[in-house]
Amino acid sequence: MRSQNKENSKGLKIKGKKILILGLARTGAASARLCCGLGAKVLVSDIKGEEELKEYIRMLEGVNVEFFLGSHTESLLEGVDLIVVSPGIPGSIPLLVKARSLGIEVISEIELAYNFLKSPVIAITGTNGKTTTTKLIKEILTEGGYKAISAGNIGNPLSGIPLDSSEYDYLVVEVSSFQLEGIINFKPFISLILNVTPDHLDRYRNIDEYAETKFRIFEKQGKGDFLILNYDDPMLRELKPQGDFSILYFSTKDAVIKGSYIEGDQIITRFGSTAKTVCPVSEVKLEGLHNLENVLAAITACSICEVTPDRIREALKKFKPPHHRMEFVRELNGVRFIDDSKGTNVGAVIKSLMSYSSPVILIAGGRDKNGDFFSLRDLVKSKVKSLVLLGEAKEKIKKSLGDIARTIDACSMEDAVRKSYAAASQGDVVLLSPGCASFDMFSSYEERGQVFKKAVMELNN
Ligand code: UMA
Repeated sequence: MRSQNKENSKGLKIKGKKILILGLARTGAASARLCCGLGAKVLVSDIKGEEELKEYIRMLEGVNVEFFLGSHTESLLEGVDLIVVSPGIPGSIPLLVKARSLGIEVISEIELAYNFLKSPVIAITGTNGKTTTTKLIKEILTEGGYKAISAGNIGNPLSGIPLDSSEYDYLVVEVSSFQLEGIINFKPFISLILNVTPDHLDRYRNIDEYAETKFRIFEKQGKGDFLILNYDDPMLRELKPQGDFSILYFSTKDAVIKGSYIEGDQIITRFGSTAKTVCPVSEVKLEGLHNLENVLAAITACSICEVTPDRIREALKKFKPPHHRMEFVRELNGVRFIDDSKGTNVGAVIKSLMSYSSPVILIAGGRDKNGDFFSLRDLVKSKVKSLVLLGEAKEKIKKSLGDIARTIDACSMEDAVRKSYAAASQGDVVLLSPGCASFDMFSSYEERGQVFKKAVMELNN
């Protein structure tokens, strides 16, 4: 194992402690490795068995951890000083409720890692657009001559970054509400909240509880730090954060006083006394209005880091959007196929639909996250020609929207793609934007997107 700096100035003590890591997937494996390297006695528990967790057990070969697999028993808590919980595990599970009643501290993995990192953190949250914005910021900073790395919810746990992270000028970290539930000291230099629309309502009581969790991103920020908010998002525009940090905005509609916006057909950034032109909007090659918001958010963050408009423009030209987020797949006989498999909540479907003026065949459904499909009615009425429905949420979506659009049942993604193409005419868009999680039929939204793309590529005339 790489030698690690075991000291931190932020207060979390790990050396010599007994630490329980809950969940053994990407996050659990990285946290266990980090805690062992820091001199802790480490226990790892997951409700899945050894066979299902092979890949992660292998990642911990040679690392001195004890595994408790198949269930989480209460006896695990004996003598435990700290629990590091994976984002996929809700705080309401009995073991965590018990742990808290015993006064055991429970933190998330980003909190664990943060305490030992040395470089400034730029943290990005929001219901949608986090990954694209994280990637954009990393690319722009790199083009600006900085050494930057992306990590976090993007798929690369923060705990996996070498502890002596001072070799990086910036750590660009995508953070989810799940990760923000367990923070204490986490204090980004710049934090961004891109948007807040209903999501994960199977974990939170209501949108307020979900939003409050997201707002924790700036809880510890202070003098010299920055918070960037989307001025076009009603909840964020109304938010009046209190603190010594500076607040900047981005907007596709209004000329904000500090931040980035559109004027005519130009992207402008105003940080300090003068406004600077970055590039024409037409140079942004990403699909959709929400991607323009992501671009403005990234420009605002990178302007704080003093990247010049010409470097930002160059980075935007080179940028390749991440997969499964409004990704263009193919055009066949005038029908365009778009993969938005990462559209796992209703808010994402709204943003995706708003991006099209042509009629849409929408493939939706999957595992419902208590989404409000009724809120799609106006958009579906004006844009959707047919709704092709998949998975567990099929009947719920039909109940919400079946009276205003033609619905077609599909039994698999391949079936959905074939039926969508059959329902489409020249000039239409076939959009996979499920508004649901993928776990009823696939292992992840990535797998769902891959299956969609493969089925699209296999269509013949
Ligand atoms: N588990 C238990 N006990 C339980 C429940 C689950 O042991 O009661 C176990 C499961 O059996 C499983 C492990 O916990 O083995 C799952 O942990 P996890 O879901 O946190 O999986 P990771 O691979 O560690 O992935 C997590 C994030 N997953 C979630 O937030 C659900 C990944 O975000 C993230 O990329 C990764 O950490 C690295 O930081 C994914 C995601 O869907 C992309 N995020 C949500 C989103 O973007 O909307 C928030």
